Amino acid sequence: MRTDVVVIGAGPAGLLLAHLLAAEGIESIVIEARTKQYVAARIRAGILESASVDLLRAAGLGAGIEAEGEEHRGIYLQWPHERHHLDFTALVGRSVWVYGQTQLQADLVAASEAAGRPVFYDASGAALHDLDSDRPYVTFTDADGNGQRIDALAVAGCDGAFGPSRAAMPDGQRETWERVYPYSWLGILADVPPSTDELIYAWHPDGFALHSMRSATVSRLYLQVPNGTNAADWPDDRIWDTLATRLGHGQDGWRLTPGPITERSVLPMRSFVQSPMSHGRLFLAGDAAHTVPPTGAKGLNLAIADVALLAPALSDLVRDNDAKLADAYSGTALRRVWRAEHFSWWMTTMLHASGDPFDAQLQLSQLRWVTASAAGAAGLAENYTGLPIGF
Ligand code: RFL
Ligand code: PHB
Repeated sequence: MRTDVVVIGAGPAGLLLAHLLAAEGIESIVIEARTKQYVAARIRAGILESASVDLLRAAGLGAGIEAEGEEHRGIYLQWPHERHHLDFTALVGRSVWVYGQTQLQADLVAASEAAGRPVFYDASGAALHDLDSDRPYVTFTDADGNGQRIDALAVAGCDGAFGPSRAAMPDGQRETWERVYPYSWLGILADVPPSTDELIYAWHPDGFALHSMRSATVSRLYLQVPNGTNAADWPDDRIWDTLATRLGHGQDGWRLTPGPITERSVLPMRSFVQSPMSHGRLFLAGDAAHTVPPTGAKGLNLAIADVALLAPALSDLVRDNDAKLADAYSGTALRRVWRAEHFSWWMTTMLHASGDPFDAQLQLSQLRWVTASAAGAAGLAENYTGLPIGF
């Protein structure tokens, strides 16, 4: 097969890139290691920055957000006996949207199918070749067990933290940075209306808790747990009791309503950046190039911001052999990536119990400052709602 751009990975980065390229008249073929059903069912992010929503709307992908998304003016930050609302709209004139990655993924798949764009699901053994030439190609085995080769003008590595694209960059020419955190999140999805109108981020001496949501009838909640925690050791009652304690059930009359848990999983927390984000004709986007701990709600938004930069760069490269934007891609994307890396690290270290009493006092002091000072609150709001794409 032959196409303009081979996209490896049918997550949000890969499918949105294929969509944006098509809008510029550039052909692509997407290959995905998992089945369509598996990709559709993955439960992940829940928050879109306003710039992500603007981009999705401009790309004709706003109907689902319009119908089912919920705009939030801000978040609550709390610690025992105190809950404070940060009103992002008042502070920086921007908001965020609650819209599940699962819903966005479904919108992207629907758009891809409506346009008849090729996606090879269940593709194994993807390998990248001749990236230093201007005729790179990708080989893989398709769902029926047939060997395939796609020749292209560029390869987009949108294959997440565990795909082959990251490692396809020559060792001597890439630099990586990593931070592994000494705690994980236990996440649940529950069929119960959220007990809050906007997200609650809770500091507690026992550990962090987050009350998020997916809709008027579905809640998403997280608990800080030790690394290596087995979700099976957390029966429903233990989860709801721990959430109630950490989220302040009973505080100022607030109540946490429990309900049937439909999904539970443990996720480790990691910060990671690989630089540069391009090599020859290979371009990395999304989790393939960087990961963040979920506390700042940045992972999905970074993936969207990357491909918003990458689509015009690839289109100039492929259509006009103009490499100006392609050459600038890595540097431009990494400026925003490092801002989000810092913000996610900062939110994570401000809110999670480390077991060190000195850390705890610093965290509480920081939380008081962020909630009591307009400058502190505006800094958090500006980062949480997201800096403009290309910042
Ligand atoms: P994805 O979504 O991981 O997609 C990569 C795709 O590549 C496929 N793949 C391959 N395909 C072909 N050949 C191979 N050899 C392949 N190897 C892998 C994979 O199967 C997959 O389909 O990366 P992408 O597109 O860059 O998107 C990134 C986001 O998914 C991720 O950053 C967010 O989900 C992170 N994240 C959050 N981000 C936010 O912005 N806000 C949040 O609230 C938020 N919460 C979360 C999160 C991530 C979570 N998990 C479990 C990782 C909550 C959770 C629980
Ligand atoms: C979520 O709803 O899954 C979610 C929301 C905010 C975060 C992380 C995850 O910071």
